[in-house]
Parts: sequence; C-alpha cells; structure tokens
Amino acid sequence: MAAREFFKIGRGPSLDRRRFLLAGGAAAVLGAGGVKPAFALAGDREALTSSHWGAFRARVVDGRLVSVAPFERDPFPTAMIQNFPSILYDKSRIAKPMARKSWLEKREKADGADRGREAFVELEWDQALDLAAEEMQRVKDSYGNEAFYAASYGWASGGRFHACDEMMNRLYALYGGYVDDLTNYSFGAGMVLLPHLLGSSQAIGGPFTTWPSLVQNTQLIVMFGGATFKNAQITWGGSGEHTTEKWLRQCHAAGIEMISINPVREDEVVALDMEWQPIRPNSDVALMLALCHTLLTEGLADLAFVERYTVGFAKVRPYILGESDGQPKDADWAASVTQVPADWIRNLARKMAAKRSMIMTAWSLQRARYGEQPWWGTILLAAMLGQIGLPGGGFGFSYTSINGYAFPPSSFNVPGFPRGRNPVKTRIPVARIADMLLQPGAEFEFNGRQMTYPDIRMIHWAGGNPFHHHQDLNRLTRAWAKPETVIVHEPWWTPTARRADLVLPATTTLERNDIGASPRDRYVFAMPQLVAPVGQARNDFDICADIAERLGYRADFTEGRDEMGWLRHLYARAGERAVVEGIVLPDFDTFWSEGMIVLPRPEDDYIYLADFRADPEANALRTPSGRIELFSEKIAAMGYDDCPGQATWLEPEEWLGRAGEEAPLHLISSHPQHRLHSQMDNGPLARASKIQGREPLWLHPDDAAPRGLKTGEVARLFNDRGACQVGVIVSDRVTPGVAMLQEGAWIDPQEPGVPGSIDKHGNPNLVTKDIGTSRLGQGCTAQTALVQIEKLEGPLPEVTAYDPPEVA
Ligand SMILES: Nc1nc2c(c(=O)[nH]1)N[C@H]1C(S)=C(S)[C@@H](COP(=O)(O)OP(=O)(O)OC[C@H]3O[C@@H](n4cnc5c(=O)[nH]c(N)nc54)[C@H](O)[C@@H]3O)O[C@H]1N2
Ligand SMILES: Nc1nc2c(c(=O)[nH]1)N[C@H]1C(S)=C(S)[C@@H](COP(=O)(O)OP(=O)(O)OC[C@H]3O[C@@H](n4cnc5c(=O)[nH]c(N)nc54)[C@H](O)[C@@H]3O)O[C@H]1N2
Ligand SMILES: [Mo]
Repeated sequence: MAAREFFKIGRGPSLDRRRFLLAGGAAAVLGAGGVKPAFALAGDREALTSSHWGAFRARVVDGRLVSVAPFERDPFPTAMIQNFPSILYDKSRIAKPMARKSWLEKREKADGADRGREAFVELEWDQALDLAAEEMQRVKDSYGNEAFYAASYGWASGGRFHACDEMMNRLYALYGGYVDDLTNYSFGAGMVLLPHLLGSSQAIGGPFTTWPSLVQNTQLIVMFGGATFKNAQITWGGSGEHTTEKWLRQCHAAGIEMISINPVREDEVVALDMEWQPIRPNSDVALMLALCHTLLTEGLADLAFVERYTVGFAKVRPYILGESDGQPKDADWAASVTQVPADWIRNLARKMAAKRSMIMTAWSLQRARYGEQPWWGTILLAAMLGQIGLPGGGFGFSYTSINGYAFPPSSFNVPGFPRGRNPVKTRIPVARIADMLLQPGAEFEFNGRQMTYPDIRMIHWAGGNPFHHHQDLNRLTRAWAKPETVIVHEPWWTPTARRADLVLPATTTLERNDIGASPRDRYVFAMPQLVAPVGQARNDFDICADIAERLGYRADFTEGRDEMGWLRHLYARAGERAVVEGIVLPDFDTFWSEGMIVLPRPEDDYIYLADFRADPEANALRTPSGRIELFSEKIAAMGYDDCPGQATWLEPEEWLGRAGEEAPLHLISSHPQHRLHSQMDNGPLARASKIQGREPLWLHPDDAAPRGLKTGEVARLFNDRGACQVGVIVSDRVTPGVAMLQEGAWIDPQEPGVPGSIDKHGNPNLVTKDIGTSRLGQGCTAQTALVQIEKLEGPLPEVTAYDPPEVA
C-alpha cells in the first residue's frame, strides 16, 4: 500500500503543509507498527472500529466476535472495550420484535400503568412494523403531530450514520413533525447560562485554551470537581486517542500545582500528587464568592481587567462585601457554608492571584439545584483574577468531564444523518419530561420564555434509557403510564425497553457499517460490519425506512440510498467541508479499504478569549454589552428568584446545611467507572464491581459505623421519593455526610411497574429529585438529594435486572 500525503493549504503558516496520512501508509511513515486494514467481509477477520469508548481492534472467528484489543496509537485505552464480546451475545439481547400483551389486544385502551409488569408477545417483523405505522397514523389523525415525543435523547452509539436520535427525528420530521427537546442532561443549565455571560457556550464545547498552553504556562490548576480519569475514558462519537489523561499527566510532569475541590477523592488525586480539599456538595459558589472577597479586600483583584472587559461589577461588589444583604461573603462565612477552612480559602485566593492560574469546573457542579451559580461564580472569579485570555490562564468547563474537549479550532467533521426540518416548534428542556407527561397544557418558564407542555400521546425512543437517566424514577413511572403508545428500539432488555408497548430489536455498531468521527479527535474510522445481526435485530435505519414505507414516504426518508449509499454520501459531503479547511480526503473506497484517516489537526496553542483581550471593541462578545457580564441585566429582568442577575449563593432545598434525621446524607451520583451510563452494565467489568449483585455505594467510616455497616454488606438507600438496595464500600475517599453511588445500574424493582417498589439493584435515580436547576436553565439536578441509609439483614431477593421479561 502506497503511503499517501495530503496537504493542508492556505490557512496560515501554523496549519500549512501538515502531513495527513492514511492508515495503510501510516504504519510505514509514522512507524506506528501493526496498523492493519479491515479485511474483507467473510470468515475470520480482524478489523479496526470506533466507539464512544475509543477505537479498538475486533477479532472475529467463525463469524463470532471473540476478542478485542486496544488501538495501538491510543495512549490511554479503556478496559471497558473488553465488554464487547460478552455483551454482544448476552442473554439480555432482545431476540425478536415484541409487544406488551394487553396493548397488543387493546392498543390505546390498554392500561399504561401495566407497562413494566406485563408479559410480552413475540411478533414477526412485518407485523411489528405494521403496528408501528398504524399507531403513528392513528395518533396523527386523532391528535396531530404535537402528540408525538420523538426527541429520543440518549447516548446511543458512535457512528455518524446510524445515529439514533437523528433517525427518530427524521422519521417524524418527514411525517409532519414531533415535539423535540432542548439542551441536555450533561450541561443543560450551563449551556443556557453561558451565552448570556460570554456570548457563546464555547467554554463548554470548545475550542478553549488548549493543553499545550497549560503545560507551558500554567502554574496552578484549581479544579472544582477534580479531574476524574474515569470520565476521560469516553468521547462522544469516539476517538482514536484518549488525550485528556495524557495531558493531565504532562501538566503534572511540568510541575503544575493541582488542587481538587471535591467531596470525593478520585483516582487522579494520588496519581497527580494533587491536594484534595473536600467540600460540602452544592456549596461551591459560596467558596468562589469568598475567594473573590479575599481578592477584593486584600487588593489582589485585577480591577483594571474587570473595568475594561466586564460589566456589572458595581452591582456584584456590594453583594461580595455584604453591603447589599448584610452578609459579607468572606472566608469565615464560606467556611460555615462549605466546611472548607477559612484560612485555606484565603491562602488559595492569594496563591491564585500570585500565580498563572487556570480554573477548571466540572459539569457535575451545574447538575444540581441552582446549578447555574457555580458556573457563574467560576467566571466571576476568573474575571477578578484578570487572567482570562492569557496563555494558560482563565477558566474552562470541559477539561475534565469527558475526553478530548480542549481541541484546536477546526470546522471539519463528517456530517451526520440529516434530521430533516421539523414543522412542529414545540420543545421542552429535556429534563422536564415527567413534568410534560404529567401536566399537559401547564405553563412553565425557561430562559425568559413562557412555554406550555404539549399533550403527548405517543413516545418513540431509540438510543436512550430514560429509566436510567431521568431523576425520581417513581415519578417517571407514573408519568410514563399516561401516553397511549410507547415504542422503543433497543439491542438489550433495558429498563426502558421493558416499559414499552412495542419493542423493536436493534443492531449494535458491530453488526452494521458506519463511519466513526468526532470533532474532538484527529481520526476518521471505517466501522465495518463485523458480525451478522444477533437474533432478529435490524438497523434503526431499516426499521425507520420500513415504517416510512408503510406511511408512504420511504423515498423521502432514504433519499434512495441504502446503508453504503449513505456512507458514501456523508463521506463525499465531508470531503466538501474538508476542502474549506484545506484538507483533501482520499476517495471513499480507499478510505474504506484502508480503514482509517488521520487528519492534520494541529496541536497548536489556542487561547480562549485572547482576541477579546487584545481588542475588546473589535472582538466584542455576543453579549448585550459586548463584554463579560458579571451582572446580566437580561437575566435580572426575567425576575427569577432561583436565578438572579449575578452569581449568588442560594441555599438548595436539599443539601447538608438542611439535612435532618430523616435524610442526613447527601447523595452524589457520579458517572460510572465501568460503564457508559447504563451501557455495559450487563458487561463483565461492571458486574465484577457489584457487591452481592448490587451497585456499590461509598460511605465514610464515620457514617458507616453508627449504621453497623461494613464493606461487602447490603443496605437500603432511601428517602421519601424512593428506595434501592446497594452494596456498601466503607471508605475515607468520601467526606463524612456524603454518599456516592454511580449512575446507570439497570433498575430492577421488586414489584415491577409499581411506583414506590424498592429497586433491588442500586440505581440512584430512585432517590434523586425531579426539579429544574432554575427557571433559567431547567437543567437536570441529579446531584441534589438528601438520603438515609440502613443496613439490610436477612435473605436478599435475587437481582434479575438482566433477565429477559416473561414472554406469553
Ligand atoms: N443520577 C444521575 N442520573 C443521570 C446523570 C447523573 O450524573 N446522575 N447524568 C445524566 C447524563 S449527563 C446523561 S448524558 C444521561 C445519559 O443517559 P442515556 O444516554 O439514556 O444513557 P445510556 O445508558 O447511554 O443509554 C443509551 C441507550 O441506547 C442504547 N443503544 C446503543 N446503541 C444503540 C443503537 O444503535 N440503536 C438503538 N436503538 N439503541 C442503542 C443502549 O443500549 C442504551 O440503552 O444520564 C443522566 N442521568
Ligand atoms: N466512565 C464514564 N465516563 C463518562 C460518562 C460515563 O457514563 N462513564 N459519561 C459522560 C457524560 S455523558 C458526562 S455528562 C460526563 C459527566 O462529567 P461530570 O459531570 O464532570 O462527572 P461526574 O462523575 O458526575 O462528576 C465529576 C466529579 O464531580 C464531583 N462532584 C459532584 N458534586 C460536586 C459538588 O457539588 N462540588 C464539587 N466540587 N464536586 C462535585 C464528583 O465527586 C466527581 O468526582 O462524563 C462523561 N464521561
Ligand atoms: Mo451527559
């Protein structure tokens, strides 16, 4: 195979003539070794593919996936890829299309409250597709397109073409429309807030100040929420290289001081010699305000920066000093709120002002009640330090929550499957789903807008698991009983699939052809089909196309292309976009047979807001003032007491400052070490981590002892919203008063479908609260929950989370 070179042209010297190599040639030219192309589609083979967990090599023997190996260029591959061979064939795979028994008999007259507790009936594909089309037709005729909820939120799987929510959105867009969602669970509050303060959400999605700038210039990194290695295992859309841990280690090697402010001592604290400062959950904004107070009162604040580049400090200053409300936000005050020692706070403020400091705030902080505030506090603190726009200084929100977000600017990506234009304009902030189902017609506020919940009669979901991801699952169980029809496409019998009327078995990435590409990464991967579909699984695309055919718009849906036709089409469009960046892509067949492209993505410095700093008039921000809004007149004018016009300490309804006897502990439900949300919960890694089959919960010795709890025992975690069983790990890695249970265990109610039934398996969303961050962001508040824990004695029920449901 000949090495190929492609050149970047004409975008300035730094991007000029970067070499751009194909996989086949790369082995020779870059000396990476062992980079092999995908083999032809027959018999035993080995091929490279991509996933949210990163690229990996898959080995197929006799048509069966037998093993996987990390991609040799990935410096930090995740062990999670080892789950693939097992979960692909797990007994939890859905073998055939199925319908809930009474729904099949009575359709919309069946009782929705029986979802999740009733047996299923096996169907033939034709019958299942007829049913789906009939229901779409019936609901449209009876209630109109506003009765469809087809937003289909979820992580689905990597691959630009077989993208679930795009498929769902297009199926309904071309059918006259559907109710869609706004924002996300990850950083919903932050993405609404930041445009008001900074004119864009670039500080989340990138590009923002890149790692080389940090390695070379930063002296101190203050991390609110730490820098969890576990989260850096994942890139939305896949990656060739896990770079976040690599860069964090380079920062450490460069001697940068790092401080993790986190109720939990995560792995990186030891690995990177970090200082660990525990804090009460949900109280970070108080700490940030106190750091500002010290800067201001000790003459350390960069008031010249504040004056030139921000607006509103005249209103913020009296709040910090306590002139407006009688409470100076000084370190002593913050110590009582956060339990971070006052001297430590003062010293940190002095250190941050003396050094080149970068503030990294995790997404988790805003997935809490009043979650807008710690992000606003981050920007206020960074502005008062005056290092925004300087090399290695300022702030960023996505350095540590996920892999690869601090990337250099580039507009290139392989386009995804087109969603089509949705004629229905009704939307909900995504985390308000239960409110919508329970209160059709009710009004609510969101980011200054008055909105109304639609009356949803039919839900169609592919690639998401709301019965893991939503808060207060007992409430969702009640809400989920209301629609007349629920259709779910799933590879596995997840809790959501079990709660559907019509279940359509979907393929996974290994059973179909796709293209893997993420804008956070330099690689484009062929994702060749490696094995035949398991059971009767079909591609979401084919399912949707066959439904569209029954409703008379197949040709519109497919545009006359089959799977490979779409891959060629998307790739050709990527080629057009690439040209704008000065990149020439190889032809599709070359790409497909060689398996991989490495793009010339430079690792040059990019410094967020450097241009604004250089010339704030010419490079004004897209905020009302053109500057950083420390006080936002626009937000203040909304009149929301849950999100005032400036960074404010607001006491959540549930936090340790208000804990009582009934619920004395604060539960944090972090993202899981051994899974991606609920994906791979049925895999060997996650299963090996369970305690007596239950999800492990971390508890401090001081909280375990009075409850008589020891590591390895099973406990009941509960509050007035619900309960679940957990396995206990007693550890001083969590602070006293805090319990940590990672999200994503498949709920397994002792009495399926009955709201209030205890979950035998340990999903935190049995006890989390279903309320928006504020009327501004309406984001998810999973990190705000007070709970109680008690020891469980006597025989335990068997965990049946992965057993297929009863088939009548
Ligand atoms: N308590 C608590 N809850 C949380 C969070 C928290 O921090 N704490 N975090 C929240 C956040 S940030 C997020 S992003 C959400 C994530 O919530 P989800 O995105 O819903 O979680 P996943 O488990 O990734 O669900 C994806 C589903 O898609 C299925 N799937 C994968 N590939 C395909 C495919 O090709 N076709 C079809 N039809 N299905 C496929 C998988 O089997 C899986 O069931 O969870 C939220 N929930
Ligand atoms: N392995 C793995 N990685 C993932 C995912 C996954 O499911 N599995 N999901 C991906 C997705 S969709 C997302 S949105 C991101 C989420 O990224 P994050 O939101 O950053 O992740 P979390 O693990 O919820 O929380 C990160 C840290 O914040 C700390 N923390 C929680 N509450 C507080 C608080 O009030 N104050 C402070 N100072 N710290 C707090 C937790 O202890 C934890 O160590 O992760 C991504 N990466
Ligand atoms: Mo997320």
